[in-house]
Amino acid sequence: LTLGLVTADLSLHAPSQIAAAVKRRASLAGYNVVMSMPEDNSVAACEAAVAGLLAQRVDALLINVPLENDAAAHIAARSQPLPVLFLDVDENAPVPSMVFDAQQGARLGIEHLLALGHRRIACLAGPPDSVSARLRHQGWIAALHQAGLTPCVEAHGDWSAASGYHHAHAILAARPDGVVVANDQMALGVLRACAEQQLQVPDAISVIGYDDTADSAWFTPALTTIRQDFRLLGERSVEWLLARLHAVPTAESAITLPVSLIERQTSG
Ligand code: IPT
Repeated sequence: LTLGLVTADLSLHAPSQIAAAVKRRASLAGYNVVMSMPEDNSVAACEAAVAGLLAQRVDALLINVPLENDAAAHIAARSQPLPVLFLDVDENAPVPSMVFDAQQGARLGIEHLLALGHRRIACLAGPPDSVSARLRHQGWIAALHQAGLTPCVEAHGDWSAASGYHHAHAILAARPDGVVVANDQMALGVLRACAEQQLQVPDAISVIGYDDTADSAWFTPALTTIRQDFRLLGERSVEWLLARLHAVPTAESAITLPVSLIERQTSG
C-alpha cells in the first residue's frame, strides 16, 4: 500500500523534516510513501502533482503545500474517493486538515518579548502567498494590538536564510529591541546580520524564530524559537489517513496541534 505526499520545497528544513516523519510512520505501518514536489507555488502545479500521484495509484494523500480554501476544496474533490489530509491550510478550510496552531505560536513569541520588557518589536514574515506565513503574521499583529502596539517595522522574506539576511538590514535600521521571525532559517540570516553590525544578541536585540528545526539549537547563539513538533505531525497525519482507510468513523476532520516556546540564548 502507498501513501502519496505532495510537499513544499524539500530544500527547506521544515518540509523535509515533515517528509522524514511521514516516511518513518508510514514504514512502521508497512506503507510506502511516494512524493511529489510541485514545480512552483501555483494551484495548477499542485494539481499536476496530485494527478501524478493518483496516476501512480496511491491509496491516500497528504498535501503539505500552502493552499487557499477554494483551491484546497477543488483538490479534495478531484482526489475523491481517496482519503486526503491537508497540512498547510486555514484551520477553517472546508477540507480535512491537521495544522499547527499559528495564533498560539504568534502569541507566544510576542508575549515572550513583551515579558522581557521589549516594546519596539519588528516582524519578519514569510512569503505573502503562504497560508501559514499569513496566519503567523496576523497573529503577531493581533498580539501586539492587545498590548497597544504595532510593529516598528515589517518585511516579508521567502523562508530562506538569504532572505532573512537581506531583509535584516532594513529591519535593524529601525532599531528594534526584539524581532519575531516566521521561521528559523530566516532567523539564521538575521543573526548573521546582527553579528556583522556588532549588535549583541540578546543584549542589544532579541531574536525569536519559528519551527525549531533540528539545527536551531546549534545556531550562535542557540535560537529561542516556537517549536512545531514535526515528528508528531508526521505520526498523527499518517495515523489519521490509516484510520480513514480502515473506515474508523471517529477520526476528526479539523485537527489543530499545539506549539510551544523553546527559550534558548537569543532572547533576554
Ligand atoms: C512551514 C515552516 O514553518 C516554514 O519554515 C516553511 O518551511 C514552510 O513550511 C514551507 O512551506 S511548516 C508548514 C507545515 C506550515
